[in-house]
Amino acid sequence: MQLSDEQLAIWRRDGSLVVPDVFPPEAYEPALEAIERNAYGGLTYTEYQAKWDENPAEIREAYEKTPSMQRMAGPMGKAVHFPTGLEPVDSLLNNDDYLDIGSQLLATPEIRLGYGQIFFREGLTDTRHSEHPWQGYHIDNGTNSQLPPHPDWERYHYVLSGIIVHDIDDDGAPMLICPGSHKQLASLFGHHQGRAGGLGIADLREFKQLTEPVPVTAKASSVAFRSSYLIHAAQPFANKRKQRGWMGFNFRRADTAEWCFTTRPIPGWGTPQYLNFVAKTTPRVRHILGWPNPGDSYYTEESLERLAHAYPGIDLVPYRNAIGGS
Ligand SMILES: O=C(O)CCC(=O)C(=O)O
Repeated sequence: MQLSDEQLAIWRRDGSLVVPDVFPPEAYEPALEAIERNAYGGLTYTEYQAKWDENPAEIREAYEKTPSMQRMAGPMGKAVHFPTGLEPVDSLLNNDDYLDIGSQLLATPEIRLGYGQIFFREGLTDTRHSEHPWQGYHIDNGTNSQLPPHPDWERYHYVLSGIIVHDIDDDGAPMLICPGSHKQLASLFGHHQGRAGGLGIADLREFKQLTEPVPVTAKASSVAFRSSYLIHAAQPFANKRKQRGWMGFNFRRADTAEWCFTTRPIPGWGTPQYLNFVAKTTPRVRHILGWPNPGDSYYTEESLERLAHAYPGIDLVPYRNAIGGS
């Protein structure tokens, strides 16, 4: 998928872009169901709401037992980080249009996955927002980089994405962003709280140079991309009978990938979920996970045998066909 000149201009201007129609319903609907059942102890959202209406105390109790990191994936969240082991969720990565867009936004075909994570909030239990509307603004660079943002944002930032699996409307706690703020950090440093790569703004009202925050509403099937340097915050649900969820994958340029080494759990290379995902995915996705492309001298008859042993069921034909080629 080729982004239009207009989309690319919006991206450079705003540091944020919602691209519609990247995922078909066959991909996002099963992903939504898997995310819901993962979030609600095996229930769908409809079942969860019915149970809440009948017995909120039971849900509250289950919610209170959920460790805070797992709550990132919902009130009773289980799997959070990629590979989640939820097949329809992990396999969202196997979408060439999505990866094409990531490459265009990072201005290089050589992109790498930073991490992937379900991000899920639900109105009845949600507290993941600040008390006042002028609080909570920050950039995400600090979650992933030991080093402060660089003036050359296009080279040193990374790109966060949220694959939107249900419509996110104004009353469903859309993220608030300050468009263009990814290029305004020079005027903020020195006046902020934060360390290393982070930046937290105590009071947005003191930063008149920033544009008014706008909500990132989006339709199912779209992907919301934003720069790791973009200033943003969470807001409460206007309608508490709504949920808000997406699957997020973060990408960085291969040539600056180490700049933004993640402080989040990186994909668990040794887990059964990872081995299973890698065995079934494409050479292109393996490449963004760090594998050499087919045609690389790493691939010999002997190394392919070892790969077949390490990743049972993997289709090695593209690698075998390219041995000695290109
Ligand atoms: O939930 C939101 O809208 C904001 C989340 C957020 O601030 C973050 O992911 O860093």
